[in-house]
Amino acid sequence: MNFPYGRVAFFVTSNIHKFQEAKRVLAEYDIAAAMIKMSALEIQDDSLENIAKASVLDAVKKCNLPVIVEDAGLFIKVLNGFPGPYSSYVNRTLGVEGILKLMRDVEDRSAYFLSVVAFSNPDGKEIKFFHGKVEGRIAYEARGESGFGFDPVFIPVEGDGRTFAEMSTEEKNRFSHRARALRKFAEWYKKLG
Ligand code: ITT
Repeated sequence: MNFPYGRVAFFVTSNIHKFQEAKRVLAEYDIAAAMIKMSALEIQDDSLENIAKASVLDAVKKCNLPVIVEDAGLFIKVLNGFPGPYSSYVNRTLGVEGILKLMRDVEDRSAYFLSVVAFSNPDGKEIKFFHGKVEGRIAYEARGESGFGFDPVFIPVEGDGRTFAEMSTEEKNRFSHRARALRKFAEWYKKLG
């Protein structure tokens, strides 16, 4: 691939919070990020990778650019991984309060976030996937104002007890599933010819 204007990653997403997190991570690698604000096709499937694959193929068809998309989910152990790949829908329907209700009086609060970043060239012939994970636990009550989605109830194990929503973007990026997947993408993207 030719990069006449320096390295740029086109991130197709409808979620500005995701983009703001991604922009900072990619900047660590001197990669400029451009947001293409669009809802790429989102299929319902048990696998984040299948969802990301359908999205990235839809996105390149519509944009005719090399793009990345990202699909993520919150997997709660005692709920057998729910909401997982259905996190976006569950966030819209049950929300943070719904998750807290499901988890009322539950002692084992282990959970993790998983992220899959998918990259495709405009021809859609070869898709690359990058994964990131962060282990944590579900808080007993919602705390914090920053971030989005389930951030107010997710406490990363590597942190100091604060939820993601109580952290700045930089702090969240130190641990987050998305930042980890994007760093793997950035390492690879930097090395492209
Ligand atoms: P796209 O347009 O990029 O698809 P989206 O918000 O629909 O944006 P996803 O399909 O990946 O994104 O949905 C994942 C859902 O999981 C998201 O709406 C949140 O509710 C939750 N989620 C994912 N990552 C999260 C994070 O870092 N913090 C909090 N919640 C997160």
